[in-house]
Amino acid sequence: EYATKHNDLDVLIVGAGFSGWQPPWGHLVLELLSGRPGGLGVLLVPLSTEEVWKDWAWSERFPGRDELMAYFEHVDKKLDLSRDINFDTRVTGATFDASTERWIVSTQNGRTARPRFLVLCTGYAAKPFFPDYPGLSSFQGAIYHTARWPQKGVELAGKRVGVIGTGASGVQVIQETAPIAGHLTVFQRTPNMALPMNQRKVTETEQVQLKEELYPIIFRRRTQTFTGVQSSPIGTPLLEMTPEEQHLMLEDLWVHRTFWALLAFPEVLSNERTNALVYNFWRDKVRKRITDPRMREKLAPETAPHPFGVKRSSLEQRYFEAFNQPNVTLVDLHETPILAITPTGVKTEDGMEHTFDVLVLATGFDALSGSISQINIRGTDNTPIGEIWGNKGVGTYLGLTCAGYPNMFFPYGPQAPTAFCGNPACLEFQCDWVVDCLMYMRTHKYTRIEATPEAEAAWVARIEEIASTGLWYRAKSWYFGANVPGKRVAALNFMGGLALYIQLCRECVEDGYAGFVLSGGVRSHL
Ligand code: NA7
Repeated sequence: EYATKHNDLDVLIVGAGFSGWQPPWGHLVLELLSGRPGGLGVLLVPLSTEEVWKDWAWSERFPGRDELMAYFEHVDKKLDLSRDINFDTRVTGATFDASTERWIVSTQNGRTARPRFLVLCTGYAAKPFFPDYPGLSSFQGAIYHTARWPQKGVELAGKRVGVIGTGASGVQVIQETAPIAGHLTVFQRTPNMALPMNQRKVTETEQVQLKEELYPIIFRRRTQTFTGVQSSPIGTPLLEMTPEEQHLMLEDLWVHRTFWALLAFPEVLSNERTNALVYNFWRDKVRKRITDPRMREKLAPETAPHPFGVKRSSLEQRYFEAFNQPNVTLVDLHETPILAITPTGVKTEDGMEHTFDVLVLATGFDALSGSISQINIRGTDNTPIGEIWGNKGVGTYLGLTCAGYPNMFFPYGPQAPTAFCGNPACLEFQCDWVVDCLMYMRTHKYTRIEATPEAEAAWVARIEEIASTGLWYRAKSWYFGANVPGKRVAALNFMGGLALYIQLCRECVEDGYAGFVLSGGVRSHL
């Protein structure tokens, strides 16, 4: 609302998703500008604060969409966030004006804002990836990308449905569609090493214990871990256990701890033999659930197509059983690639024409960097960030900002722990870091902060070094941009874990914002 009335903002947050909703933001804007009393300190309220969880009860371990929406409404009401948000406003471009040291931000609805600081909370999956199959737009039936799934009106019951892609979204669509579709055809490129979700209700006794005892401890513990979720490494390396001990340990993790099971043994991500043990355990579990031997080999191959865990394992419920149904067909795109989309369906290289009423593109995102590079953001040399990242590769400093783009931050963006980390733990730290930085600048009367090219280059080198010590590059994954044809394959995620990331960001501050150039001016009232 302030933005509509006043052009000269101090902080403009783009995005009202997970990152944008981190409470410091909205109120910080108003606080800085309107001089409302209260002090910034009290505004630094992370979502793990008691105010948000004390009178909220989760019903399930993995809550569904409606419950999540209700939770967002609850947080909004508790922290009074909506009043600071302009909804339905797509930011199309931003240019840094060096003479005023402000960003000139343009939006699709013609509104312009001139914030001192631009904070891109655009998430890591805001740009869907559409495959460039010839004829895609000629399909006459209903076609949906999973990232643009309509809230209402999708008819799947009794229909001939084709699903391209078996990532997290594909798994969900497939397991829900198989029981109701007339026929379901799944086009698989890489098998998903999906793990049992182990969904269950959260009991009232658990809720009480969480609130009275465990939440604060869990929230503190997260920042000490690799993945930002409560988990503890098992002291003994898997390879040092007897085969019986190994099996019973993996069985216990399988039943109780889902995806994070693999990180109980950090060496899974770097040691091939440990990795193979875990893959074989997963494979044998999954194969028991699939009746047709050919289907078994497609979904859980004897030999791992890539190391376990270095490409995102989805959580599944009934996924593998879907392929036992007579109405479900699997097309292996390595054997028979898609040639084209036709008005009636999909044509594959073996000459088959698969006809569909509904075609689902579960083909993922131009992840991590795409959310930012799709916006026309021009820094000090007036070049769009997408062009710079396209030409010389993605470059950031601390995974939070980059050289040539002063006064700009992007929590939950590329080259931070983003994609391999529990969202809130990473975000809460990053947002606090940015707010602390703004407060530091205000105290010292700085109006401009910019990462140096040297600091950016060192960060990129560090990210690559960390990634190359693991098995990461052995899979083609969106963690490295390998899912989008033509995108440069490089480390787009900080794979060193949240605890190390936090340490590095803190060291930067302790060294007086090392790697940044700060300058001051009388023009700001910051
Ligand atoms: P993902 O996990 O990137 O999955 C995309 C899937 O689509 C994956 O199976 C891809 O195969 C497949 N894909 C991508 N392009 C093609 C083409 N051209 N032809 C055939 N198949 C293709 O996206 P999701 O939406 O499922 O999930 C994204 C993340 O968002 C998820 O991990 C959550 O964290 C939230 P591939 O594996 O590349 O061979």
